[in-house]
Amino acid sequence: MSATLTDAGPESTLRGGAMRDPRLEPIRAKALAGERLSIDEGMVLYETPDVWGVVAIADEIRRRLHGDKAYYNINRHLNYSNVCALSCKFCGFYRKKGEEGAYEHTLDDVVKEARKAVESGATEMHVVGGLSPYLPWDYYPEMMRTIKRVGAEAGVDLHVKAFTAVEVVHLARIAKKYKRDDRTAGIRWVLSELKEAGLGSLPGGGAEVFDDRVHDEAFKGKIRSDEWLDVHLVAHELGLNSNATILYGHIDQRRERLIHMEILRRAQDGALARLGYEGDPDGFVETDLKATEQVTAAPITLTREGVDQPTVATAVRGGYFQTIIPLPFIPDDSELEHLAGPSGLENLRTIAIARLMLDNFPHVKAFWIMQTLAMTQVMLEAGADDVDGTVVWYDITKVDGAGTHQEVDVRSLKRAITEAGFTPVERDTVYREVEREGRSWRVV
Ligand code: V47
Repeated sequence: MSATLTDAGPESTLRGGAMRDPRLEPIRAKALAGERLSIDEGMVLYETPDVWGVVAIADEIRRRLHGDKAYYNINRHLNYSNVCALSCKFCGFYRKKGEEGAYEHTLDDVVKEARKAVESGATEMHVVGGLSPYLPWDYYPEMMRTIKRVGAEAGVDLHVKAFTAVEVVHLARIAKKYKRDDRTAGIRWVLSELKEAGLGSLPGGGAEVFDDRVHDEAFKGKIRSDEWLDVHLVAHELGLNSNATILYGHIDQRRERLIHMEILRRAQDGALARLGYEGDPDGFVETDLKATEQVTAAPITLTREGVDQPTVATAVRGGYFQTIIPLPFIPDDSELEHLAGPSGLENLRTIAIARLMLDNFPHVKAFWIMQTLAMTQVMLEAGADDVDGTVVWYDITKVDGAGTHQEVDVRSLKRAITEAGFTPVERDTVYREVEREGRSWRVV
């Protein structure tokens, strides 16, 4: 579908004047009124030649929610093992036991990593790994306790954000708590034990694209959307916040990405309803998506003028999704290496569309490791309000031949944000602002 652009010029598009593609006008009006956009409207955002118009609308919403703040954190990632029972085609991280490059960290290694995190002033450890058939269940809560203990010894409450939904289901299986006829029972048991041991929140990984065709072609054997959602639902019921991702730009289609976003925002409707938010009974609901059947809440948007965003302090009745993190497919080292991966403009557009479609997610993260810091700067003006953190070691993807050492120091991260015209704000994992003097910090 092509559209004729008016000659209003890029200036007006970028500064909230008339849209060059007239189809964007009603979408902009709906977005600004805090009304939910449909999947068909999402398709217009994907197909319009006026990508800068889409960016401009996303920026208006982003500034309404966050002004010129751009969040970052000081964190360290720990990938405890790359041995994985699965062989997802998009993944360049996994190894089979005994294969060159396969590793498994001991709890002594975990102590060392946690010490380094504390010494660098990190507020968070982000812990994920493969589905190891060899590590016993006890390893996982012990890893949580180890990290918390190292933090406590240094007088720091180090937040542990750990385990994708895929790992949580795997853990229910190896702990022999997984029941086919009552899936959430095992998930609840695992998350309760891990929370007791120190787990603070769940990262958003493992969601990929909620579509059975894409699932069967690219990551067969992995849990499907219903189980991914079960894990996050139970986490929220237990009072744990979580994030969500979408891994796009491989064999997926744009409409499938939008359906993924619809499924996520319906799940968030449920979480927000539990927190006491009231939905719009006449609000838009896509009716034929089986993964959202369990959600009965009316649509709840957080993008209207003056709506209070949920915070960990106000959400006393449970957790919620904090952040959507669009992850562009990085082909290197994967079985899909022959694919090109998404272009820079497609990444920019997807960030902006995520901001507009996920009207009930407080934050949008441009994960600089995968987006590159240069693109992340641009994305701050396209809907993103968060760039993730200092990271240090990252083994899951390596952009443009990077090694596992992928680190940005705080000065460079802040400089990149400032140069883009935003105010850098250090946050902890649950988006409380952090006051810092060197390595000592406290949340405000
Ligand atoms: O689960 C794997 C994805 C995820 C590739 O919650 C790939 O704050 C692109 O979830 N190309 C891990 N993506 C990363 C992740 C994450 C990162 C930063 C912050 C947070 C958060 C979460 O990366 C995996 C998978 O979905 N992934 N391979 C690839 N080739």
